[in-house]
Amino acid sequence: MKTVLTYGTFDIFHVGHLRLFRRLREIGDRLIVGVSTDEFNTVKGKRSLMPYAHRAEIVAGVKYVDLVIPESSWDQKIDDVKNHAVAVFGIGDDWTGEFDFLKSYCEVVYLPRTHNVSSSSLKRLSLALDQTILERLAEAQAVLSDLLGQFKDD
Ligand code: C2G
Repeated sequence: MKTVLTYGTFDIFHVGHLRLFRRLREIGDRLIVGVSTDEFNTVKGKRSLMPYAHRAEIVAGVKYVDLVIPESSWDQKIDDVKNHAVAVFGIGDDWTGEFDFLKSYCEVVYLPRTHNVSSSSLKRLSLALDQTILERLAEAQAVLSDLLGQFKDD
């Protein structure tokens, strides 16, 4: 049994996350995913829209994932590798080099990120769409009040 391990926040789950899981699962026979708790997100300087319970439930529902564990500290990786007999630690290449210390315990791989998608860009896109809608509503209101004004004058 070749176990692969990764960690992440996985807020607003998207194809970048899914493709990473698919490629990691192909490396071994079992994929364990450490999902960052809300408290650890604060340590990471991240605020996720979805609470930990929802993010963990979504990740657990992905067919490539065999087990979800909470990620609550930067320091748990070595214990997790040992406790779960992990053969390979994998993560996106935005982390290249950051986890080389794990090479004393398991293989470490950094996989290319999926381009043009990220949780933060999806959040920005959603805000932009809301802004566009707000602007259109304001325009519509101006047209309507103008029309109403005309009726009153008639
Ligand atoms: N990812 C990806 N392609 C994207 C976006 C993300 O391959 N377009 C990968 C990241 O490289 C990471 C994983 O998806 O391996 C999860 O990304 P995040 O949820 O942003 O997690 P991160 O903040 O990188 O947390 O201890 C490790 C940290 O918890 C990693």
